[in-house]
Amino acid sequence: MLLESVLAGDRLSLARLITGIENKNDDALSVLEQLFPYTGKAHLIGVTGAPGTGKSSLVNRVANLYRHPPESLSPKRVGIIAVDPTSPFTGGALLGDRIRMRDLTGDTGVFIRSMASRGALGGLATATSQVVQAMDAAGFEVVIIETVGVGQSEIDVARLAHTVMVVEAPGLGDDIQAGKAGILEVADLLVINKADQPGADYAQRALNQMLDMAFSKEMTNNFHHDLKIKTDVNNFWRPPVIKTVATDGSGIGDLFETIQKHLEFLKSSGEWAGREKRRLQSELEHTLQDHLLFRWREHVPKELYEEMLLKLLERQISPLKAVTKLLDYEMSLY
Ligand SMILES: Nc1nc2c(ncn2[C@@H]2O[C@H](COP(=O)(O)OP(=O)(O)O)[C@@H](O)[C@H]2O)c(=O)[nH]1
Ligand SMILES: [Mg+2]
Repeated sequence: MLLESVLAGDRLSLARLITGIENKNDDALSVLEQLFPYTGKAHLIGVTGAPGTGKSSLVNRVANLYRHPPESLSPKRVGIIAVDPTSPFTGGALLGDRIRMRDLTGDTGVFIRSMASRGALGGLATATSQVVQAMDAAGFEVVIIETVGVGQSEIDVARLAHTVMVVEAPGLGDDIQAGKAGILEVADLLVINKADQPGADYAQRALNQMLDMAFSKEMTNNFHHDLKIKTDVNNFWRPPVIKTVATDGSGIGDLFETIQKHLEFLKSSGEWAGREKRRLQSELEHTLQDHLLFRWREHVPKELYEEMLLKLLERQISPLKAVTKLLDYEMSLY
């Protein structure tokens, strides 16, 4: 049985399940459904940032530290999801090699999976979330999700995670990417990787300034619905800005420690529970939307839809009226 073998952490079964999930295979989705009660344990870490900033290299380093942590900690099993068609984990050799080799030479504690982001159109968050659930149920205590870029779909995926790490590199352009598209708001940790290159100190200062501004605005407005910076003085998290060099490992210990601190913060502040709720609510809503739309498409004749569209174009009815008519038609079928 696929269900039992995935729960037992069997890698081949997990791989089969994930392929099934990606193909939207009914059997796989039903197994996933039965696995759901066993999920919710893994610490989900999102890693995002522009291509070439060194995300995969950092993930590699961090995963290795989870496998071989400092003395006081016990090793954790790590699942890695690379939502990136150009990831070294998938195609080429490069940085994924070490981790992949470890994988091949029998470290059953690391499981890497890549997912193509193209063509997924909004479904990416759902698909990623399902793969996360599969890994979680299979006993991977940490799941790292690497996404490329700073667009909306990356932010959606980032929102899946408990700990969101935004990676910058100096000298990629004049702008600091994190300032854009609300990425700063979703960051729990900011990493300036490639600190061996010129401009790292400048980037760190600039990011700290942006954070200070956001933080003081936050304090004055007492508005903390979306910004993760808390106004409760005893219990807030101000995203740290950490410099790393993924190629030689400098700063990785610091980064790893900060991730552990964030996890502690999540647990002690009640934020873990809050994020779980937000995450499942968003999944519920996405699933609901998908299903309602699917059911509606199955039932409402194309002609009626076309007719409404035509009436809209001719300004005979309003969009709201059109929707009401279309929904009324669907309801009349029951
Ligand atoms: N100089 C320098 N190069 C790095 C560092 N981290 C990664 N790189 C290089 O940057 C390139 C892109 O790294 P990769 O991890 O694939 O970036 P990703 O696209 O963000 O996943 C590779 O050639 C790495 O060897 C670093 O800290 N310093
Ligand atoms: Mg990468």
